[in-house]
Amino acid sequence: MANVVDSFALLFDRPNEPMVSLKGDRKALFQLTDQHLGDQYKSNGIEINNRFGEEATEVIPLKELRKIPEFKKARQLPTDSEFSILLPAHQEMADEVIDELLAVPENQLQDLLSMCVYARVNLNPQLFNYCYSLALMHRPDTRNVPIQNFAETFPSKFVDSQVFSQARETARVAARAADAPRIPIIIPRDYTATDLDIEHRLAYFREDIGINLHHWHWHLVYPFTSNQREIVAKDRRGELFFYMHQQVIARYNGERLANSLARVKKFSNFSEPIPEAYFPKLDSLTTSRGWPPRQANMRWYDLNRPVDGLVVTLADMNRWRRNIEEAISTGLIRLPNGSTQPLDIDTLGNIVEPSILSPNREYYGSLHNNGHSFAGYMHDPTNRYLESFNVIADEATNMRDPFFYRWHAFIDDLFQRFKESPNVRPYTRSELENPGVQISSVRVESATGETNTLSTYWMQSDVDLSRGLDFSDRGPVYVRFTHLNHRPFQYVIDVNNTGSARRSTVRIFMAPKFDERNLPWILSDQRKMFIEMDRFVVPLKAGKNTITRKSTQSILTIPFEQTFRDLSAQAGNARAPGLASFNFCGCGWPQHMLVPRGTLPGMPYDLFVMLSNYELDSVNNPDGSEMSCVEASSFCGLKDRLYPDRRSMGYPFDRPSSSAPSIQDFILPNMALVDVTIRLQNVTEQNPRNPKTQ
Ligand SMILES: *[C@@H]1O[C@H](CO)[C@@H](O)[C@H](O)[C@H]1NC(C)=O
Ligand SMILES: *[C@@H]1O[C@H](CO)[C@@H](O)[C@H](O)[C@H]1NC(C)=O
Ligand SMILES: *[C@@H]1O[C@H](CO)[C@@H](O)[C@H](O)[C@H]1NC(C)=O
Ligand SMILES: [Cu+2]
Repeated sequence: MANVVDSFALLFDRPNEPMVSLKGDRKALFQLTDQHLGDQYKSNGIEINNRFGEEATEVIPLKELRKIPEFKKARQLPTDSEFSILLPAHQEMADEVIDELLAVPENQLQDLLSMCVYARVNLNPQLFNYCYSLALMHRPDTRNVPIQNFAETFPSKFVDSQVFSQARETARVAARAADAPRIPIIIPRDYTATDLDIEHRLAYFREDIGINLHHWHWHLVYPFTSNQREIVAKDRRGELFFYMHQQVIARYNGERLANSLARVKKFSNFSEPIPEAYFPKLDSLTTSRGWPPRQANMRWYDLNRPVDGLVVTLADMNRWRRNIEEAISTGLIRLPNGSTQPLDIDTLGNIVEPSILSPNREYYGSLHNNGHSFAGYMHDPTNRYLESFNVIADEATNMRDPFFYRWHAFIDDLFQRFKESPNVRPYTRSELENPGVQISSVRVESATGETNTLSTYWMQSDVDLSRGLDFSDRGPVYVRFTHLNHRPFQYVIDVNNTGSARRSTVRIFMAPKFDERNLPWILSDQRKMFIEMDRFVVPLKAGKNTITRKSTQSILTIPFEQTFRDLSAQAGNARAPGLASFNFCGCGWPQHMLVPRGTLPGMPYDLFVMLSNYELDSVNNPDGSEMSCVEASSFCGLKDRLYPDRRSMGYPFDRPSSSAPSIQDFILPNMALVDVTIRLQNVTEQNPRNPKTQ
């Protein structure tokens, strides 16, 4: 009999195939009871299930449910409909399902399995996937159940729709000739637009599969809604909402400069037409419909879509915005009973997103989430045409759309205005310095043998999408996509500690050296361009210390294999057990996108290194159990522990300096600034992990 962890994992398999049939590579059969048939198979499900049983290599019995959940709201979502947690009606559905999945008593795994099968049979597959993933992640007894890579479950949210007809063909051939070589299906690099669209220069960033997976996973780790408050109320989650998205905008702006484009313009007049169009060319395998495109110069309209729980006007948006701006300028939040409380960055994050932790949902409304909905429904604001939302209203796809960055530039500007307001005090010298610690030199050694030059290049990687393809046989279907990557490198930092032995936090950031006019930055602008590269604690002995740190160790990133998990072709070892507990860790920024692209001649960057005073950095974290995967704590925090840095996120660049006009003036003895060059090598190399094909 399968162990129970394996049984849970099988519920991710081929989400659009019914439960009566075989699941997984090993042809497992869930032995359904009358309770588990769903409407479609009510009359003959047991018979069909038994017939499949004859081919099954293992049978998983299911317990009778003690109480059948009602799923009153959740059942309303048709099976072939798109699901988005950004829509209020869908939030209520998800809350209802998550309550049921979490209510099954701990360690009653057979009961839980039976409940989950019931939910899978009766609910929309995307809704089920979200609630199921969230429940597995947050229940203590299911932590070791690997959450299947979302791109594997719903590949149509990640790759060009043309891939699927070719995949069908590949599968048909393979079904007849099992030993036929599996030729990967190539996803062209430029499939969504031509160079006539200047925004298309950024497609390699926006449409990167790893970046989109990261974003989906982040929002799974940090949900904004649930009836279970503790799932939402993670340490500093509002501040992390600000920080992760701020860093994404900073990275995007760096890429824009490398592509001769100005920084992204915030979308701040909600009545203005949006010139940047986006045609996603994604199909949905669930709904069998394409994702609606966004034409140039469309605008937001009042939304009147009761079916989505969206009855909201531009006037509402402007009112919420004014109320939030008032809180930012006064530094005070209005509570529902009329009293006030001081504003801080964490609360501001919870207000702006908003999460259920927002202290006054009535007054501050739902600005960020509804912005996604307004942009997501410009083509059908009143549901006249029964159209679904476009990519910007789905967390798994929204980073593809140029408007995502315009909207988040607006959101980020709200946070920055708070950081620039008199309510946030600039750092004093004692908060920045680290007496006795002097950086003598910093250099970056690249695998290419060069010093202070980082090299990027293009790589082609194969991923196996077969587990999300209902029509294929059980063999792999490889898709080959092109993505940015960089040569590995390491930082070498020489430090003179004139005091006694101690610990220190090393903080490494980078920013372009010049702005879009090719002029040196003023620090008040450049601070927003600094992207975090790494942050780690080191012991310092008295005297001279040499710190080396590899690019692959960055706390921002997870390795390629972890981003792509099961998807990545790992020669004969498709499901390495060492990667099992990635549910939380899978959230990190993809390693292959750690270094900005740079330019062919080489783009000058400022590399900033700081060794801060550990006394002011440390948090009192109980030692967590060892993880078998890399934790990427910068954007993702640590599971069930405090965020591992007491400073404000983004420190020391999260707020303006009181005295330094430029980054050079900012440097203290415990800091260093080094010129580095990022050069794009215009070559495309195969990922050495790709399976051998002829
Ligand atoms: C916002 O845009 C609309 C439409 O282009 C325009 O009529 C209006 O004057 C703009 N408002 C402001 C404050 O710029
Ligand atoms: C208003 O509500 C806050 C938060 O719930 C509470 O701390 C405060 O005492 C209340 N003030 C009044 C005047 O009721
Ligand atoms: C370290 O700093 C001390 C005090 O400034 C100085 O005397 C010493 O020469 C320095 N050592 C090195 C290796 O730079
Ligand atoms: Cu987001």
